[in-house]
Amino acid sequence: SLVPIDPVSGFHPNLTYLVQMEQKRSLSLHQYLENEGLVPSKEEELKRRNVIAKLKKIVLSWIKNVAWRHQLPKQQIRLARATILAYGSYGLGVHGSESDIDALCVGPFFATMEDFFDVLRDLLEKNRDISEMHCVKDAKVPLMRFKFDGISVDLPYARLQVSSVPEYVNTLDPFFFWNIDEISWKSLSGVRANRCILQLVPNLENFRALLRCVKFWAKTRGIYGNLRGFLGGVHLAILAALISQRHPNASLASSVSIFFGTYAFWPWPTPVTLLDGMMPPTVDFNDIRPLMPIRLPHSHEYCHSNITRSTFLRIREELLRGHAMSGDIFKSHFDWKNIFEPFPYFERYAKFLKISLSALDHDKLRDWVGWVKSRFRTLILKLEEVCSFCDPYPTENDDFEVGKPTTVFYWGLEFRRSESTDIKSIEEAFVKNLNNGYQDSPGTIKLAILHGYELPNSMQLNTGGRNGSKAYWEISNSSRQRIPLYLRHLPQQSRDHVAADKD
Ligand code: 3AT
Ligand code: MN
Ligand code: MN
Repeated sequence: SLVPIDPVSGFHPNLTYLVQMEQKRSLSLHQYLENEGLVPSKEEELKRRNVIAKLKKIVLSWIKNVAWRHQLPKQQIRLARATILAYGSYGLGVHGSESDIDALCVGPFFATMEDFFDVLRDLLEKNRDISEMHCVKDAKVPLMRFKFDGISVDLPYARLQVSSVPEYVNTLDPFFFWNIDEISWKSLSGVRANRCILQLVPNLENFRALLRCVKFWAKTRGIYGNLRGFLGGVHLAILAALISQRHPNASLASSVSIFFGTYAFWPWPTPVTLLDGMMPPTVDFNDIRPLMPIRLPHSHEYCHSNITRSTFLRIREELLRGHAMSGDIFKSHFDWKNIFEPFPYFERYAKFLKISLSALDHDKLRDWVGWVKSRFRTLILKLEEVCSFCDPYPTENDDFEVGKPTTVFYWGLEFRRSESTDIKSIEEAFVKNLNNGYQDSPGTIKLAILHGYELPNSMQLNTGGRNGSKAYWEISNSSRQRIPLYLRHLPQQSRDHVAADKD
């Protein structure tokens, strides 16, 4: 950058070299993602499309059945239609092999929530390709969750005030919002957000490639997942969409590097807002802003988030690390592999919180674990009262303790010397909070603090791809050395440097 720009051509003399290098890095990044098995194969795509088609058929026969049950006139039964709209990562076209299918069922006015959860559930359960059905009724967006041909499906319901829903209903058309109930409105929000993003992004292919990269990065670095207080798919989609809007023609390599640069130094809590032509509100109606506010496009709402003090710091550390590392893009030793290197939990933390949930019945345990996960935010907040840092590790382990099916979580913890590691009171408070709202918990939950060497011999981290998708750690006793916080955002090389300076 110290080389002067050529006054005649207006170009940097090294421009050709830089452009070539950038192309090379972009190509190797595409290659890297492909090798990781992040882009689903043709067969997998076909399977997904089939699932959607089959679901559409099922909800069509469901709606006829419901119309008949409600004793509607013959003519109306004949015209009645319901449909399925894909949203989430599948709707955006950035799903990986292991992503679920988020499918919104949209029905006419006479089909109630009960018709959905009772009649449709029965119909679905009769299908031999569907298994592991369970209902999540008391969530902000109530839904059925099941496996269809081995793929996880999330199926919420929205009811419109029409007597028949066209197959490709335009959910941005205000005609359909008329008199809509609260739950249906919320259930539609994912579909709406997706549509807006797709409309606002100038170059779809570039956007998709960037989003795939940052999702993979967030997974390998352990900061993907709304329930554990990190970034969810929508959050990352909006963050990536803004970069795409600002730099529609940037290569993949520079988009990734701009992504890190932009968000590593973002002046939080200034909200991230897509350029959607909306005026910023003069009054902030949300009196409590999330720590990382990300506004939903075409709305004044923030995307719901569970980010806490610890997870905020972790995310920012990772962004800084990404930024520091992608600054080396033009250097010869640069390798994408380093950016996507799995986060080394077992070297970073000396203490871990073990959360074990056990119950006699497998199915009940699965449902209950789902409920407990939806309450993790309250646990993280409680932990932050007693320790300085809490890092919820993404993987859950199936285990078998005292003869019962058990699900175990291990979270990294950091204590200051003065802090007590007694967590009995937290366990009590959390159990109380859990039972508040879940009738009849089917098992027991236990919290304990372990040292690194008490962990199982190997742990895995699912990074979402097919091939190199899983990172395994052999946990040895030699790697217990913790890296001090102030060094953390630096890449290994610079870290050695600073450490050497200190000595
Ligand atoms: P995966 O590929 O499935 O991991 P995804 O983006 O599809 O990524 P989810 O399946 O968890 O993620 O979520 C599906 C959609 O549900 C995405 C979004 O439209 C809606 N949604 C989920 N969490 C939130 C949230 N916190 N705020 C607003 N919408 C959300
Ligand atoms: Mn999804
Ligand atoms: Mn989902």
